[in-house]
Amino acid sequence: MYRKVAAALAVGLLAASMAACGDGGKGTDTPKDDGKITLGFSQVGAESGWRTANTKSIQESAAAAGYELKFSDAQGKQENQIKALRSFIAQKVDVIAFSPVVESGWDTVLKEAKDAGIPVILTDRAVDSADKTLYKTFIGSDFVKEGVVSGEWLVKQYEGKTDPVNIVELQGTTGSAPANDRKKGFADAIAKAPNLKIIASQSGDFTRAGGKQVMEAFLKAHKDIDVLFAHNDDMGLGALEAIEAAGKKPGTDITIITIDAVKDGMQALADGKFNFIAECSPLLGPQLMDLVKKVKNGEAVEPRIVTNETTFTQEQAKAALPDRKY
Ligand code: GYE
Repeated sequence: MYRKVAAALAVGLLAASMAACGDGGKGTDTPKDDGKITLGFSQVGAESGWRTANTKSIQESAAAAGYELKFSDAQGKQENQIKALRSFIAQKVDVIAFSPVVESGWDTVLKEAKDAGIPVILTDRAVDSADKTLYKTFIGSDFVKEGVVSGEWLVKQYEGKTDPVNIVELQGTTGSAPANDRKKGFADAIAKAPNLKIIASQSGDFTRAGGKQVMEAFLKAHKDIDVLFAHNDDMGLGALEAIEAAGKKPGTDITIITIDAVKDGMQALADGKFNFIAECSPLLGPQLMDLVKKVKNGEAVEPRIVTNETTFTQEQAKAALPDRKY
């Protein structure tokens, strides 16, 4: 018994003395890596007001945290993101974060990062990889919920009515997590009111130009559109132009629901041209930088971090607009 304790003590002492010379035996206490944290970030692109605010948040928070940020804009293309991730791996950055353009097709490059010992953080959008060990955490909004609250608001507007309500939907980028999830959440919520029907649904790629173009086509094909559900403000703003050009009054002749709540969207809501916005916060930078430090230091982090957000009616948008930062 005594011998066992003595042996354990000896091992403990040895470990303690080795820890004190953690720089490889030079006998000083200076950590061997005194450099800045290098973060490689691959952004989707610059398709929307949301994205611009998100990029600004990430760049400002990285600077405030004193990190070296290697920022790469994928211009909406998955192949560019894969190239950027490979380049971050080759440069041996400390941590990689990215906002995946689409959900599928990431396993190979994520495995390469893992094999290189570089932790990955998913920011804003998810991937559909079955192997959850390919990334440390996913920080971003609950897109399904955004679709659900949008649909629930609409169901309430038509409560007690049974006349058919014709809805057109402008989807986000095909294959992206927010497009898939918002579509699903909205469809599930309106299923409770069988008179609410989606009569047309197409991608406007999250851009104003896309929203305008697709809405023009919708208006040509359907005379009786009651509601537009746009997966983001920008497509809704583009659609406004098409609706006004067709001689209709947005917000009155056609009820408009969007997602994001960026300044231009909130202005349209306050002006009575939109009717409801489900908020999606782009200000992910500060929380992301905390997570970067933690995963770099090998600390455990929650696998899913959901952003806090709210919804806005026209009255609420009027009240919130003066303080809206983005
Ligand atoms: O809603 C849209 C942007 O991924 C949450 O992407 C983001 C979405 C956002 O282009 O405006």
